[in-house]
Amino acid sequence: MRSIVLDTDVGTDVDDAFAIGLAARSPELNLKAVTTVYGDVRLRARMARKLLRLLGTGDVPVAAGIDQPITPGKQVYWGGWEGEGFLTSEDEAWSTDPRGGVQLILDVLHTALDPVTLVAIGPLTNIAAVLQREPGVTHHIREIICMAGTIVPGEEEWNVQCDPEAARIVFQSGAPVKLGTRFIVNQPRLTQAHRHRLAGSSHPAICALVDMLDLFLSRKGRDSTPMYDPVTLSMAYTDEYIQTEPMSVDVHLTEGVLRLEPQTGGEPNMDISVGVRPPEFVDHLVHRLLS
Ligand SMILES: [Ca+2]
Repeated sequence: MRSIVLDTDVGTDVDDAFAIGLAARSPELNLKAVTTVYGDVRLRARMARKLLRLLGTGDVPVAAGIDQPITPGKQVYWGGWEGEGFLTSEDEAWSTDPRGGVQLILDVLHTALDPVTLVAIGPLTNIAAVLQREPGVTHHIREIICMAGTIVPGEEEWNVQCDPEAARIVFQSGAPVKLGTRFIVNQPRLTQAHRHRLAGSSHPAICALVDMLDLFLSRKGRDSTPMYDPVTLSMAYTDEYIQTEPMSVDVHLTEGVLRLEPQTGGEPNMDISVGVRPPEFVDHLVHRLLS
């Protein structure tokens, strides 16, 4: 089993909740902790905690991380529907792990017997803070798998845009980095046909996921939605759904915009997603959630 920490901005886009579900339902993974990032991190932590409890994995530690980007002048985007219909007044009573997200990640790294995979499916603020606080901790990191960035010229990606300075720190840290890039991970979509399969379950965690999906789709006015974060997480246990290639990537941050430019001939410094099997992945996701 591979030890992982999942760092998430659960609550805004619905795909994080599905990634938490997939992490809890994947026998190849030992989920050591969940940490939250960006905006109301305590509310996000309550959501993660409740979802884990419904999934039967309520013993996984959950901590709230850093709420503000480290990039100067970046405002936090808040959808407004985070936790709606899911959190109740009873959940208010739960307080987050007092160590905070950054220290919890460091504690997991220092106490695990084998190197740990960090899976970052939100802005990279917490991961950057971990690497800045203890640069030598990279020896305890097996790899950092991020839903982040793009190598398509002219395209921008949300998690990087939210905190480009944090992304720069992570990408240039020297730790092994694997990216699920936007153009690849936005291809697997959860459709109404998948929703129908999930809605046949009476399991409280699946019911909660279906409710969150319905709320998100109605807020966005669409009938399907990309599973960016779950397909990125799948790279922690299989290469079946996303194909990656080692590349030499030039990382530069100018005027608040971070660009990733693959170079020819250089020493590879990142693994970048280059291919995806969308229907096969979403079928796998639904199957695992229902298992
Ligand atoms: Ca996310």
